[in-house]
Amino acid sequence: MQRVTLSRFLIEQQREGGHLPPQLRLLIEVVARACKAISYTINKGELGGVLGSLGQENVQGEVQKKLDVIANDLLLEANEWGGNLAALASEEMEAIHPIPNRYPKGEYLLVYDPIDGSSNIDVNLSVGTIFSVLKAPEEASGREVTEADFLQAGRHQVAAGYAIYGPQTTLVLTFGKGVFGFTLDREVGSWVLTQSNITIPADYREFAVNMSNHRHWAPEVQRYIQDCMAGKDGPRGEDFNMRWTGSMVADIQRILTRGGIFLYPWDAREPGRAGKLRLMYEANPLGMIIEQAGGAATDGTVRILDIEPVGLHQRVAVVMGCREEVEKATGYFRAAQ
Ligand code: P6P
Repeated sequence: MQRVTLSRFLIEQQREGGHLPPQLRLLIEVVARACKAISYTINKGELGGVLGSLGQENVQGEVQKKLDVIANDLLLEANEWGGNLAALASEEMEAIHPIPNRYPKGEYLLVYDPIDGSSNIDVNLSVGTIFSVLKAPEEASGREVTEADFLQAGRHQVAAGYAIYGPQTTLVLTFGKGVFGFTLDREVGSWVLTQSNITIPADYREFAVNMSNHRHWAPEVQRYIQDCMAGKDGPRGEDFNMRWTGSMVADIQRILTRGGIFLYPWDAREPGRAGKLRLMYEANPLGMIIEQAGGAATDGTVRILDIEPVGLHQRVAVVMGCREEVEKATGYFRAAQ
């Protein structure tokens, strides 16, 4: 069967018209090239001196790994000069990063998590890069881009994707017309189309949650998980499996492949049901991918992509995966409201 590279796939999507204008196609090519560079860097591990922490915290108050900064800078340097972006924002940078005046500005905004799950790096487990693309507001073309220009609900994303650096390096993309997967052929350095129109299988019962937080959850969340754990003799009448990888991207990849549900629920430690995960560069892009694959993504009751952001690094609770299972979980959470 003839191999379809990412470049050919994007050109053909552009020809289909409408959802992939040339500037957006070129932006995705640049981001994919940066993810390839991140993959090669991660794969060096100790040999490349890229493991370990920097002994400082990022804007999230989390210990910053060397690779967090390396990956952030690779994406920044790859995207600054291309002329596709008006500005960038990242988990690793407190403020937005306007495109310097020495470069042409484009019509898109890129917001990303350069390394999701970075605590996995030093123990050689999968990590990933997550990115979301928004259109800059028309009226921003004549002025400096501000953080407020990024604060658009997830339903306005024009593209979303992630790369996973695991046993294979894969890239998953959506432009709002289905979900497509590519595998990196390291011998020639090409992304090759390996999955088209990915849809989440509905018949596999598996939940992903950090069980050590159980005591902090609301009672309705505890009851949902307890009923899953009660198995076929319990209220759900089915046995469930559990997985938790510590990298949302890896859990979402598994759900796209074999089904299940991912939860990072609100808990007593976060006021106002905030949750731990970030809306703009984790929940929104992965929520768009999950919905495009036939699944559902909420904060427990509200659709993720309808949440109006109030801050670039805003946190949300996350429940996403197989639509039928998310609806079952929502039944528990709504009943308690
Ligand atoms: P915990 C990684 O830090 C992350 O943002 C997600 O990728 C992951 O699902 C979650 O946090 C892991 O959180 O509390 O289990 O370490």
